[in-house]
Amino acid sequence: MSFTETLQGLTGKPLADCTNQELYLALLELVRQKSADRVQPVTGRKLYYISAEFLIGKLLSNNLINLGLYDEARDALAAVGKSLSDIEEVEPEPSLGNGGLGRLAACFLDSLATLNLPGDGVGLRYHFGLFHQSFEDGVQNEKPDPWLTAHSWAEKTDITYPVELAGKEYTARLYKLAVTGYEGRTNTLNLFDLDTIDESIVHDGIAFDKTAIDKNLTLFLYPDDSDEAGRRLRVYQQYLMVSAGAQLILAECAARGCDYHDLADYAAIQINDTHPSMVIPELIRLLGEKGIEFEEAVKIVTKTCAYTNHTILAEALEKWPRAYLDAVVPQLMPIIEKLDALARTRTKDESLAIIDKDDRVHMAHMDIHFTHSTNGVAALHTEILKNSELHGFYELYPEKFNNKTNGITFRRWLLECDPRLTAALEQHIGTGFRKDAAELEKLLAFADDEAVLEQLTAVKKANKEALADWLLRTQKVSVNTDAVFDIQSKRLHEYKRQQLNLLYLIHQYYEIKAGHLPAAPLVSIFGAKAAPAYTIAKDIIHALLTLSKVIAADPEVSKWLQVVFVENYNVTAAEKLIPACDLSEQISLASKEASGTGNMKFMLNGALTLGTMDGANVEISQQVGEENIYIFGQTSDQVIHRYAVGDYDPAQWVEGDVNIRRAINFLTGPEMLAAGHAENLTRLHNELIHKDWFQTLPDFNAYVVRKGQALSDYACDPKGWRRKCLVNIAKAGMFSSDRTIAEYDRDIWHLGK
Ligand code: 9GP
Repeated sequence: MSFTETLQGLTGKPLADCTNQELYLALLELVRQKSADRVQPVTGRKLYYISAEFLIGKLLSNNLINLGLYDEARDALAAVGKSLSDIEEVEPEPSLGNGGLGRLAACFLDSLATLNLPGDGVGLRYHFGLFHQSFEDGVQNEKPDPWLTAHSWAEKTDITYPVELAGKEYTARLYKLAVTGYEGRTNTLNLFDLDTIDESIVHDGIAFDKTAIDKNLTLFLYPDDSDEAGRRLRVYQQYLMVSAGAQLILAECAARGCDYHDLADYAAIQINDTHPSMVIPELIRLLGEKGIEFEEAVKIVTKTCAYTNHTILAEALEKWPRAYLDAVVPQLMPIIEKLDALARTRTKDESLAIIDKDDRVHMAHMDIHFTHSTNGVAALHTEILKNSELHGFYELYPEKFNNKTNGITFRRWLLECDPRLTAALEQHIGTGFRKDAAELEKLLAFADDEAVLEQLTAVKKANKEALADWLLRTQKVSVNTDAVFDIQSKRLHEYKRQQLNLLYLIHQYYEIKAGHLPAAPLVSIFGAKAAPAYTIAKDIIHALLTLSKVIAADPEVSKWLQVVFVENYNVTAAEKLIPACDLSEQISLASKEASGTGNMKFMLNGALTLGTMDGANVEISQQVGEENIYIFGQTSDQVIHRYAVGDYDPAQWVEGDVNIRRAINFLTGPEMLAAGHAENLTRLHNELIHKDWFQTLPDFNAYVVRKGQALSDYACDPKGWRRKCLVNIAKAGMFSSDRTIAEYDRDIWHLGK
């Protein structure tokens, strides 16, 4: 049967007569059938990757690619005048993640299936994901972001587990979402939910009654935690995820013959950051119910579980007040107390305790004591964990610490998002890189081939035009595709330093007004959501939106400079932005970005990095060589030293540097105040002058100089620029998540064995 006939069998009428919605549903059903054919029996150890976030993005194209159906689908539809990309627009994006952490989890699932490894995800089926962002009057607005429709990828099962929260029993229902691998097996993303959730309780944006647990529990990822009810709700969510997850794991292993004493031969559990940490005491509790004594249960769980740390920021290393756990999960507290006591027999160091003297429960500490592996996500990050942040633990358990530098799946972040570049690469180096990313290095043979460099330039130009069309259509913004597309897209956080980019843009505004024209016009594009309760992050968004208006209204400046803030940045938007980028902004304060994965995506798509020596930028720089990347700023050692000395005073930098002073004072100057809100702008101004916790000002001048260099290289040496881009693409192989997953399997999981 031809592809068209198969599809028509599912639509029940000629394809030409179908709406895009009907075609989408038929393709969804086809993917479902084909992926079911690739489910394989599990032997030996199977991975359970537990994570609060799975930022899977739209799934149709990705699944068609992985199942080898993409070209047939595209051609069959084109033959009846339909376009696959229009059909994709029908698909709602599941925004079940916040940023890199969740997207990494999604890339890992793809690689596990591609490498034919048995590995499933375990998480929550949030009804609204994070939130939908819009800008009104220059301010971020949050609304629910629904993705669940009658025909969702996540299929309802009749598998349920009881979960006790604050002494009341709830019923967690399992939904299963097929995860296809590229020419590989099909695994599962297991998502839990309650049948009683009531979406109608959401009002005034994303507000809802935080105490109505049966109605609200899985409404949103990361509910606002600025009050106690919100923080408790996060504990409720985490326990729902780990309790239902642990019951699923035990049930699946038992069905394969596990007698629980040998759990570690059947399951490997990866704890993704601290949100799932309660799986440790929960498994011990459940094993206790099966008749296994505490001491043995601790050994089993330690052997089964491993922990990944994704940040050194204190705010993300969760420490729950004991009172919350007493109230929400009283059944776990006696176990956590015993774990704390056991940990204290191993070390006298109070700072390594699980329950501290203020009665806070340190989730990461429980993870490190009672799992067999703790890994960081880039070489620098792991060294910082070992040498400073978790040094005491490293001394206690040196054998547990290891590094697994992050990676991205090339199926989504090259084949799917950049078909033009993919075609160009395949013309020269074949298709081997689809499964063996190291083969991208073959491209180096063409580094001085002018025709190939010109082809890459043409690809980039076409991608920039496609982005320009999309921006015009969706944001009503028109951009100059001859300009340098400079993109900073990632979560909005002060450590990522969108504010440094903001100060640069103000500086450029003044320079252009003074007649000091840049080497090339610049379109500076941002995409970022700010956590709803993160005031300064929202002020930074406001300042950028206001600056964008000020510049657009000034014909002298707008010829050279444009600021675009993309609304509702998500995976779909990232897939449009990344292939069109010339200059990738990775400007976090050195030591603070654990790894970054956007940096890898931009590099793979032929953008050059302007970045600090932070996270995986360090390894990118090692791969491409310093002549093919724009590095600037303090090193992590310098930053850590500055924090240790504790004498950083931003006011001195403001006083001592006329450019810094000019840029900062512009925030509250007449142009900005006329276009924006004094309250937000003044608060940001004061924050930068009096606090600047993420040391923006010491890096300002180095950033200006390095960015100027990049613009001048782009304008004055186009061939040299494109050669650098080629080297970046060729050297991106190391950042494939296939490599990362193979390393996790080799060192930690030993799956299928
Ligand atoms: O901030 C890190 C980011 O650097 C890293 O790439 C990502 C995946 O490992 O995790 C992020 N961490 C979080 O989102 C919260 O810990």
